[in-house]
Amino acid sequence: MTARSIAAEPFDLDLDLEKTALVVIDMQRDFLQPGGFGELLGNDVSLLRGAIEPTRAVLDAARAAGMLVIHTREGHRTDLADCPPAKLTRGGKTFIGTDGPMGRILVRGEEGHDIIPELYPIPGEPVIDKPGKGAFYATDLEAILRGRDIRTLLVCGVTLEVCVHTTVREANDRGFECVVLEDCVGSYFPEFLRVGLDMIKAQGAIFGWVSDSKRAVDLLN
Ligand code: TIU
Repeated sequence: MTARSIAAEPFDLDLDLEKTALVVIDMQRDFLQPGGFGELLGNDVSLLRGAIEPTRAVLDAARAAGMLVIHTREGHRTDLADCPPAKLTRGGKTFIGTDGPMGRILVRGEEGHDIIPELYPIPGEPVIDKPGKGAFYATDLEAILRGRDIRTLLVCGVTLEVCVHTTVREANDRGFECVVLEDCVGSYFPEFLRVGLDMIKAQGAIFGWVSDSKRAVDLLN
């Protein structure tokens, strides 16, 4: 038992470091680099890049502390059998599964689907391949967390209002306490970033806490 407290809003959160995991959500080329799914949807992907360095600092500290680190990737089987028809036409066009400069868009095994080099997983770190926005839907994430008796999640990733929110809401309903690190998440919409963080911590931490990379590194050192 390594009882600690992380400085956070709306109030500091007590946690056990041995029962805490770092979850890095969908830091994939398809969302962060030109030519991927994010850009095809009409977004300026450079808006997400500010989250990379702070996430790297937390990742380094978590690895040094021996904390469980989990990565997720959004994407689909090569035959798209796990992609609902309604998702195929997001943006009013069919992008998922079509050819792009980094391979087939949001398809497992393609270059664009993989995690950016700056945050690449190291051996032993579970990588959760998920067909949905949430990391619990149709994955073994919950089994992995329960198997390690994890209670608290430090959360980084993109985009805040889509896959990060969905995952944190799913985690909260399963009884996990989530701390979203505000400089380690990104959005294509600056106003969504601000309001999305406010939504999490409003009403006395209605579905989570908000902290940042510096306070997470302080926790881990
Ligand atoms: N489009 C958008 O903001 N996000 C996604 O489609 N997926 C994730 O957030 N990972």
